[in-house]
Amino acid sequence: MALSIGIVGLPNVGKSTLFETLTKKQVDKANYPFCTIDPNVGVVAVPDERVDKLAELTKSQRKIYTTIDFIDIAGLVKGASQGEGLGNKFLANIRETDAILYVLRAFANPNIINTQDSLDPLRDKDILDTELILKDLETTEKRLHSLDSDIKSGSKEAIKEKEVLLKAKNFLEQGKILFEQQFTEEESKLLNQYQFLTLKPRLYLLNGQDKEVPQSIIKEFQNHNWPFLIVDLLTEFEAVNLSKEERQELELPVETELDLLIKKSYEILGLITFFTTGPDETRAWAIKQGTKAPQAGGVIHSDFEKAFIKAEVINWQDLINAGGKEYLVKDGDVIEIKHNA
Ligand SMILES: Nc1nc2c(ncn2[C@@H]2O[C@H](COP(=O)(O)OP(=O)(O)OP(=O)(O)O)[C@@H](O)[C@H]2O)c(=O)[nH]1
Ligand SMILES: [Mg+2]
Repeated sequence: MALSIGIVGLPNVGKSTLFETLTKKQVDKANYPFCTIDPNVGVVAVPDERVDKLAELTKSQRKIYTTIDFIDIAGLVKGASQGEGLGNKFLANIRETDAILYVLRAFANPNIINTQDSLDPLRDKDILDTELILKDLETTEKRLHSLDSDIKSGSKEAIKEKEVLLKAKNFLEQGKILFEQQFTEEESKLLNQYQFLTLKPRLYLLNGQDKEVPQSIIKEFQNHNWPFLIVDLLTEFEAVNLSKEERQELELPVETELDLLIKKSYEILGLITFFTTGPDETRAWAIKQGTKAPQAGGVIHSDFEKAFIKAEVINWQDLINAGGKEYLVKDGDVIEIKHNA
């Protein structure tokens, strides 16, 4: 169940630079038989030290991480919703993704052409938002129109749907992002059918050095609870093949910012991880938060869900502690000893 994130931004802000850096860290595609081989899709492993520790404990031959698909989308320009630039194709590409990553230019370098006449990540965010909002408005209008005949014939569902669509339309007309509005569970269910562009979870990347991002902008993101990262993409691009030691020598943060970006992306997709581990492999599996054990089993193999009896569960930390031979057995513990006798 690989979920995807679309990289969205104005032209020349560093989207492809990010994409290329991510895909240089690309996982071995052979391990993922169903992944699309598309030049614009990069399958990226989600770094997870728990996999490493479990693999060490059970002496696994293979380690398999969860993955996210990152999709490089052509630059958006004002008027895209009306078909400007690559317009509709561009918006169709975003529609297919599960979440959106905005890349906003924060680097000053005058040698790189800026399609806007000044450096202003908030204004750029507004331009992107506006195009997505306009497209969503079009979607609501089309659907409202086609609901008319069902409503005339008295369909209760159609009436409900119309109410929700009008609520959404009202927000959009005020220039609001649907993702940031309150909907009941029932309303969300109805809205989710339409793949609204502004209903997708989002993450913001300010492309530049920390010192290039004014405090006022950081405050604005914090005040709105917009999840953001400041990453100097060009530096990360140039440093992609460096070892930890080399990074230290150059006084770069040892943990690459991109690992953080990948982890954050995973979070906004609403994913959590469970593990299977043994001598063959240690593997991380992605599930949506709120998944029950049989369905989690079904991620591994559909038979596990159909023929589910029970799951024996231990938290990874407890397993590591137990494996560390330091574990004090507690009253009532159920113990399965892993051994290689
Ligand atoms: N100084 C500086 N230049 C950057 C940075 N990120 C990207 N660039 C440069 O900006 C130019 C455009 O970068 P791309 O990654 O191709 O931009 P893009 O957003 O994919 O552009 P389109 O696909 O045309 O929409 C390239 O020459 C990059 O080297 C950065 O962090 N700092
Ligand atoms: Mg590009």
